[in-house]
Amino acid sequence: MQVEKYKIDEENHKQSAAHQRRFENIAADVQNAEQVVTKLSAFNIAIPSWALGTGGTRFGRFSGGGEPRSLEEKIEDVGIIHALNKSSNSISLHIPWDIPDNASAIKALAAQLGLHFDAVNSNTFQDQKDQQLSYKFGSLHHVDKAVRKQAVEHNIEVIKYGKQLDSKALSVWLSDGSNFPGQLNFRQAFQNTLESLQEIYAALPDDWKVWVEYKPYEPNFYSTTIGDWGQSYLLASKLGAKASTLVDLGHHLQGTNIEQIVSLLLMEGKLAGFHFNDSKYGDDDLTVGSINPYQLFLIFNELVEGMDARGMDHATSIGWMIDASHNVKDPVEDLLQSVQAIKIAYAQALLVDKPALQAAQANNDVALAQEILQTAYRTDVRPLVSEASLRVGGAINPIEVYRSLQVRDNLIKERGLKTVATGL
Ligand code: LRH
Ligand code: MN
Repeated sequence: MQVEKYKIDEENHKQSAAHQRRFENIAADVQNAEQVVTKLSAFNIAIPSWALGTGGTRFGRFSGGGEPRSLEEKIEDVGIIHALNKSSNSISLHIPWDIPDNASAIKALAAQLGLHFDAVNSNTFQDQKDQQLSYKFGSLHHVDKAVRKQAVEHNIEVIKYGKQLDSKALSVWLSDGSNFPGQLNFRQAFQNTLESLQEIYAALPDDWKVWVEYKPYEPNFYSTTIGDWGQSYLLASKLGAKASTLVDLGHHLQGTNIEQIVSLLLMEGKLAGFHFNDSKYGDDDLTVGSINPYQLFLIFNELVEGMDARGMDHATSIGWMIDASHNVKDPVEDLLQSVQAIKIAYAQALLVDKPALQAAQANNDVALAQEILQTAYRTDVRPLVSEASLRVGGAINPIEVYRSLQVRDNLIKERGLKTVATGL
């Protein structure tokens, strides 16, 4: 199923007068409105292939129907999202969940929908049915060299698939860790992981990157070998210039100051990118900006400040990606909401009066510094996000158009209510 451009234009037409009024209002207030709209139009967020079906927990999974049954249908769904918001022009695949049978056909389908392939993800946190050795006690950190070798070969195979799809990055998340004190020699586990990653690093094409994702717990509940930004940064620094640290917002213990971590990784040139989501408790993988939108704004405030300090291009210099799973929402709507929340936080961060903030910081004028930040945060930038979408052929209000065009009902007619587990 595809969403035709003329249908989006029809819906935009119904909303254009109201939108024009709202846009002119904020453009009158915001002196850099045009620059903000231009940056927003260029800003795309990658969609994870594993978030197009209904997620679930160990307690149950409640599918909504019409979900993708193949890699082709996953790409079609990202095509629907991108047609509506013109801000999701790439898909991130997970191997072996998304092994392309015919890479050139898959690339052609994606290109036809204006899509390309972002980072490819390896998976040594599950045992595949035809696998020789188990990852029960880990993969790259495993005490048994043969298991580490198997995991290294898997990552090199993932790079092979990525090259066929013109991807430029390998994203590595390891569930490796321990459940009980005494189970693991932490130093040996770290050394094994480093040596294994060095073999993978050596197999990277010259223009590729490797992104090292950290996570404090789950599925291991005493230690995780790459458990926090320090451990990931240490590995990425020892590996070399092609390696950097991936920040999944849900992979932080309660009370962690994520925006401070982001500012330091950026300062060091070791920030790979993001897995955006939101959470109240653990790795809840909820809709971006649904629980703590102020934290998301503060993260983008550090990103804009840090990227401008290094002269980095906002849209292309690091990996922007969502990593969420949907237990009760329509997956496509959830992803449309997440992209919207990210673009709103980015727009608010672009409104921060940086010179005034720096002056307030220089004078330790704490209250004024907060006023400057919250003035930007409390600005309703949605008309800027809508204008940016409209100017590049998207919908003024993507979710409203998704509903008024009854996309899910059509997908259910096409694919049926029954769904196939496609990932987590
Ligand atoms: C681990 C994680 C990782 C993915 C997986 C789907 O929690 O965030 O990024 O491989 O989710
Ligand atoms: Mn993640």
